[in-house]
Amino acid sequence: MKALTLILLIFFTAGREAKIFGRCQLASVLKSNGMDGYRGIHLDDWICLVHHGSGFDSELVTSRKNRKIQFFGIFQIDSHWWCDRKQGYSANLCKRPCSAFLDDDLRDDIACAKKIVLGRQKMNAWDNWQINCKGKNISEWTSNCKFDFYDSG
Ligand SMILES: *[C@@H]1O[C@H](CO)[C@@H](O)[C@H](O)[C@H]1NC(C)=O
Ligand SMILES: [Ca+2]
Repeated sequence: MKALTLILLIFFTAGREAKIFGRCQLASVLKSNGMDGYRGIHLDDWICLVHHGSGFDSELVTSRKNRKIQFFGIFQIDSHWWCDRKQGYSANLCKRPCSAFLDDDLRDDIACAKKIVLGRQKMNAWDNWQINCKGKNISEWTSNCKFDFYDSG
């Protein structure tokens, strides 16, 4: 019986791809992928955005306008412009299915977020950043995080 429970536990754990990242855990992933200082955007801005946008939940999908536009994953990437949700119009500028932004492999999410801030609006592309982070004192978001990689950053 115990063995069966263990096997089931392993099965369910392995099957779960999405996860809720820790604040400093995510900061470390973003930093090691070159997000800190990218286009002059500080790591605190990214963490503030993700906190208010998705609550660090890589599986989160939200929607607006009668579900015509949906927002995917940790960065809440907009299906109208950036990814294909296989339903209705998308410019699909990141050339990814939106479902790719719901797993715990953030490399493609990060590549897409970098592409988004290359635009004229930079971080203003996200309402959540404009409302909650822009011009605010956000220095506390990563100040107590310890980074294992790229510490010299
Ligand atoms: C931002 O907040 C931190 C801690 O609350 C404080 O130490 C710092 O001086 C503040 N910075 C500004 C520019 O107000
Ligand atoms: Ca992904």
